[in-house]
Amino acid sequence: MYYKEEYLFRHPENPIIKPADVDNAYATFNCGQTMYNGKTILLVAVQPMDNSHPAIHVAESDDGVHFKLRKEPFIEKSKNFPSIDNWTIDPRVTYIPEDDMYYITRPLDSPWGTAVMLGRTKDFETYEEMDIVALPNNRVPCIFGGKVNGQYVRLDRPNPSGSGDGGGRLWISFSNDLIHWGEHRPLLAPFTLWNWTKIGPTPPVKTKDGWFSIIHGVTQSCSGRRYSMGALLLDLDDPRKIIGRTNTPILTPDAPYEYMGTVPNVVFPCGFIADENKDELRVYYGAADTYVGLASGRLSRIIELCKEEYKAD
Ligand code: BMA
Repeated sequence: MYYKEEYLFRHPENPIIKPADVDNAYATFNCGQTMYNGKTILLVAVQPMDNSHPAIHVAESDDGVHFKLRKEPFIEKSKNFPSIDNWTIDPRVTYIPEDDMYYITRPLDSPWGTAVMLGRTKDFETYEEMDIVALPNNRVPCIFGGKVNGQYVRLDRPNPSGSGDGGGRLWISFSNDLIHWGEHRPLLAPFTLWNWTKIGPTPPVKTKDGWFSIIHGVTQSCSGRRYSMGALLLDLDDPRKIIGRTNTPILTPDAPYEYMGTVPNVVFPCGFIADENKDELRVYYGAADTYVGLASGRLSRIIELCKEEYKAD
């Protein structure tokens, strides 16, 4: 190990979900995450061995470590837009208390580019597709876990990479109905070594200190890309204002299941579960586009790091 675990700590039973847990799976990886009825729910991308279309499956757990992955897919290739939905992965889940509803965004990959599908569920039994809510290219749409001044808010990552296309950067936008978005503003560009190539968000969650989000960051060397994680803190009343971010990566690939697999050197978060009462942060992350790993730590410590390292800049 070259990387000191200081903020997030890998679970000793990692990887907690692996392809061998499912019949005929080549990869079980990047997952949306939330709490529902006291259970931890993960929406896991499952890629079949025969390279047919991946689907999103629900995995549920009472203890947050041992998961039962359902056999039946929860989200499949869109029946309404089959020609522009070639790869069903990377779901992001947001619970919005005002609507008592779980919303799910996911990228729609096709030769038309990567657009964004919005869907919803109340119970993780039935899923309702709503509409396409962002133009290509937008791989990483993340809805805030609550309205701000009466409006829905979203973080976007409109372009795929940083070289000359203005991409790899975060934007913020607002909506009255979750379908139509506007008042787009630039928010954050890659800012340090571990995220030099591009950054991407997860759905921000409200804490007493601000809107908190885990971000992924990519850096590139002569031997390829490396995906790490950091954190971002936005003002509660005006989330266009950054009030913290980590210059230090809080997790970077350093375990065999992170540096070996379908895509080596990847820890990839599609979300996290933050519990202020327990002062706990759990991140269920995709490892090497093959497994699901769990890393956890103290939420307040990571929020403090966001503030300190931003102030010091
Ligand atoms: C990103 C996304 C993720 C993937 C990562 C590493 O761009 O496509 O689904 O985990 O690359 O391959």
